[in-house]
Amino acid sequence: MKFNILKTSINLLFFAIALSMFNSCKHKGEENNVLKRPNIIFIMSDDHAYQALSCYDGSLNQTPNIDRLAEGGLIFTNSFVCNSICAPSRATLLTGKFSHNNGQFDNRIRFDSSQLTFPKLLQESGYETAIIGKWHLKSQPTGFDYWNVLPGQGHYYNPDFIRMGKRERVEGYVTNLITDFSLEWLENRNNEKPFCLMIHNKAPHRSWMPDSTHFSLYKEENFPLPSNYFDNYEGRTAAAEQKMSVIEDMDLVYDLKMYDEEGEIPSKYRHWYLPMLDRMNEDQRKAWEREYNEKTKAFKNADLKGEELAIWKFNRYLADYLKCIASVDDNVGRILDYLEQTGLDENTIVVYTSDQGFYLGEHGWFDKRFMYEESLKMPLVMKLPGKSQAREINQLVQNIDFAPTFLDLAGIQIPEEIQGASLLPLMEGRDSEDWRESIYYHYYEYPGAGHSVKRHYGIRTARYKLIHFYDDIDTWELYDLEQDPREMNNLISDPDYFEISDELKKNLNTLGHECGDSIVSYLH
Ligand code: SGN
Ligand code: CA
Repeated sequence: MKFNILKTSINLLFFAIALSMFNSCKHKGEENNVLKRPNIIFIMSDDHAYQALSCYDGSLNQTPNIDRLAEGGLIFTNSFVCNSICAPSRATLLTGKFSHNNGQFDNRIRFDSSQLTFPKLLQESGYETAIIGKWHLKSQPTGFDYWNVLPGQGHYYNPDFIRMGKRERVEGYVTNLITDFSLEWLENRNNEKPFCLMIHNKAPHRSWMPDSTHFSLYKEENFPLPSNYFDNYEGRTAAAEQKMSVIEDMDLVYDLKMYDEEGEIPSKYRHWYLPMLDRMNEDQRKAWEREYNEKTKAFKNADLKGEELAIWKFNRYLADYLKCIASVDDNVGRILDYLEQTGLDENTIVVYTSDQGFYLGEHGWFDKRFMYEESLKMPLVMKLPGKSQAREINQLVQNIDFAPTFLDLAGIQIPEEIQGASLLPLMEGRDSEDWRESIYYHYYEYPGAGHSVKRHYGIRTARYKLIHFYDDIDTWELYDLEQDPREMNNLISDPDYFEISDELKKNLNTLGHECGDSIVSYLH
């Protein structure tokens, strides 16, 4: 991974002083707290891979606006999700707990919104709170003074929103609308209170429908193909049995937009495609058809097969995925411009992340779920209030840490039941010797849901990863990330690594017990 924008000469001291100055204010008394506690803007996209952020890796695309956050703040290189799937990630964000403790094991469950969440505590302590965009937790949002969310996964074009319980269809492109509503809320909020605004994009979730303003971006045959795109999954049974292969499972019509009226292009999900277009107004549909009809004609004429078709699919997939991200980036820019113009940037922390990572052709895949690096890692960048220099944070952090961090920033005592740790010491560049040395992971959405990723749990340290796949399978995998960052070589049967795997198994068991995951002792 490259960190293009990071300088090596870093002024740690400057950070420590700046942050401790604003933190010192929050301990002086209630009145001061309310005035001085920072505003929080938390921007989370859906399925945004760190590989598609130029502050992490500029080989695929440029994200100049999200990079502004990293340039003026912090970039986390080891930020991980506890369960790489949407609703569980969102429940963990709100509660600061692992899935087995907040009950949100998978996307199918309805979130128990009577639970303790950080927005509720912020609200109680005088913050004005709002959430705008994707919600995906089925139950009504609680703990928010204002909410305006997409039902379910939401639509890219002319989406419905549920605003404070009232559903209405709004004309426009979803990423722009979420930002329009966010700016509107910022304009009209209660100026007397600090605020926490959560802006949750739908993009770049499947089926990757770009806004027409970005149609002309990217040459579609030029993306660097991951070296393991044609992975044979040797030694990795669960990986061999998934259904998230770009080559096998990505639909030519629904995913890749090669719709032909004659119906000659093979597609399982053709019937899902037209309803997405039916939402468009005349202009949107004309622009869409102009763009994709040409491509479809060219695709049919080329009559690609085998490896050529596989590579074409990869490029087609990435082009639309990255165009959706271009909209996200533009809209992050709108928020940052607004904060600068109004002076709010002086007392606002802006966080950018994704609900999980995503595969952009690595192992031949799209989607997430697995504990392998691309879907385990969440991008995480933060701009601190005021001006500061860029800094990289390499400690292992997880999405259980968001809730305690925001409470800590607001000067609220972190309840015992929260399982994560405040990131504030890392953010301030303070001594963090006793920071966690491993993270715990558990994925449950099997059987039943698409993509067929087996249940598994595991441990990751700075160097190693141990995974146990279970349920209708019982296999272990061990990776030495230093030697094999792409996780192609399962070392579980390698005698040179027996000692390491034994130790990791013990630590995994301890971690599972400590965080209260009873299934772990049952399975060992
Ligand atoms: C949808 C997608 C899947 C995706 C899940 C979960 N299919 O079902 O590809 O894995 O969402 O995604 S789609 O055809 O409906 O797009 S998540 O990010 O919400 O967890
Ligand atoms: Ca997601």
